[in-house]
Amino acid sequence: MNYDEQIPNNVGLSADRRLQRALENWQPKFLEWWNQMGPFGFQTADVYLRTATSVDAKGWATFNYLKMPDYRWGIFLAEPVAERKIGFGEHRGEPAWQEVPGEHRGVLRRLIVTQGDTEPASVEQQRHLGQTCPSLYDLRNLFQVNVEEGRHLWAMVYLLQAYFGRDGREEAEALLERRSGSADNPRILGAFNEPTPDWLSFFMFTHFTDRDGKFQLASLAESGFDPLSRTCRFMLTEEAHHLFVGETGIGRIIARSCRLMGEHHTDRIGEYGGIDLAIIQRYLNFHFSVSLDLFGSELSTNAANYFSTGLKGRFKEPDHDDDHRLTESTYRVLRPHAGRIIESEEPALTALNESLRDAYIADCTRALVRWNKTIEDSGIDFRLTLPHRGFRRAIGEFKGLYVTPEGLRVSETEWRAREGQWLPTPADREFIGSLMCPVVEPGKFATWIAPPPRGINHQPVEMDYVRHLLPPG
Ligand code: BYC
Repeated sequence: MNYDEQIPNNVGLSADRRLQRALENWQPKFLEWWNQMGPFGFQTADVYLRTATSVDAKGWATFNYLKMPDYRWGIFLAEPVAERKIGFGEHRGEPAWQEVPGEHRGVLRRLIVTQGDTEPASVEQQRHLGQTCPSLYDLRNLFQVNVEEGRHLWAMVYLLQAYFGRDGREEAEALLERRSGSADNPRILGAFNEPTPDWLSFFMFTHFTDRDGKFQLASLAESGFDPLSRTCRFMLTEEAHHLFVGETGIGRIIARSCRLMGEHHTDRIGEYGGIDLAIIQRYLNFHFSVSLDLFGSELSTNAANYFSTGLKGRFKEPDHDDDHRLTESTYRVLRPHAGRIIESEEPALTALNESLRDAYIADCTRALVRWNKTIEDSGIDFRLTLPHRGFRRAIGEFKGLYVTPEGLRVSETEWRAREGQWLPTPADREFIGSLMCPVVEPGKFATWIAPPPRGINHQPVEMDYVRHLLPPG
């Protein structure tokens, strides 16, 4: 087997017999998983996909029609930084590790497994969406996201197999065995066990949940373990497209809704095939709160340890104007206290999950401003908002409390009575489900979403981005 041809890589695979053997064993299981759990009904279609064949500007985005099972899931690390030093924690200033530091082996493996687990999980969650695509352009974007999440799984499996011996190989197998939403063997993190039943959920997921990926990957890209840092840096280049799909997808739905509202002089546009802004807000509330949980508890000794030991840094660590050790500093955290929500000064080290969450919320706010600009420009008196960080949380300080989207603590009875105003109702889900009819004619779009301003890779919007579809059923 010509490894470099089959598995494009820049990790010297053809010269590494041990890694070859491990991957030879794992690859057929991956393909079996892909065929079983990957996009349903489209494995023989030709899809206009971007494939990474090398890390340089020329090779990382090669576009071609191919069948998804033939996608070349490669292994890429960003180019090494010469004499890279650890940038934070107790080992700050020491040379970055090229091998796993023995005393942190278990924790590092756990971090890599947690990251790796999200990648196949999202493919599983999105498995049936192709059947109801709003256009060929969107169908292609879904599949691009799916194959790249598959590649991100390969990226983590490479680290497990190359650096963690037998335990790593066992973990690599377990990544193919857990299943999103399974009662017996679920995925590790909460959001990755939620269903993604429709395209509004898909765009919300790629906007809010993939954005957690951006912040977590960026923090792991600061890692003192250099192979992890380089792997995550390359993954981030692909992640940008996933976020684009989410943000512009929601933006296009909003644009369409505004247009229908203007044409029909009503904010109830369901009968015209559009999605009410109020429903979009409820979906947003759901996905934002689920994604906030992915940052872990506000106060976490795990997070403090990851940082002190040099395994996981902060978002854009070098930009922080402090000692990068944080042993003396504090950070303001919102916490529930005596029936209210107060600001509390906490050790910065234990508050690291919260500071990452703050950076994430600021990024979400930026996108929200853009969406609201569309609404404002349409002359519509409605603004989307992000709910309070304490709203509907299942992890951390706010778990088990009843907080309104405005940030008020209320009784469970009051919260439950108003839940239907804040979160998607069964009727909302049924209505959104009823809109999900496939549109597969090139250049045509479903009634509830505006076309994008331009196509993929300078191609026209009306290109046949997915060819040779099987007839429905
Ligand atoms: N659900 O000390 P704590 C992406 C667990 S997304 C369930 O607060 P810590 C992508 C936690 O594991 C990015 N359990 O947590 C997006 C711990 O359990 P153990 C994924 C949760 O460790 C879209 C316990 O609660 N990458 O790439 O500070 C498509 C105590 O928690 C949850 C990463 O997450 C939850 N939400 O932080 C495709 C990066 N939250 O250990 C891909 C790697 C916490 O006591 N992971 N728990 O059994 C991490 O850095 C950390 O594991 C976390 C948690 C930030 C997730």
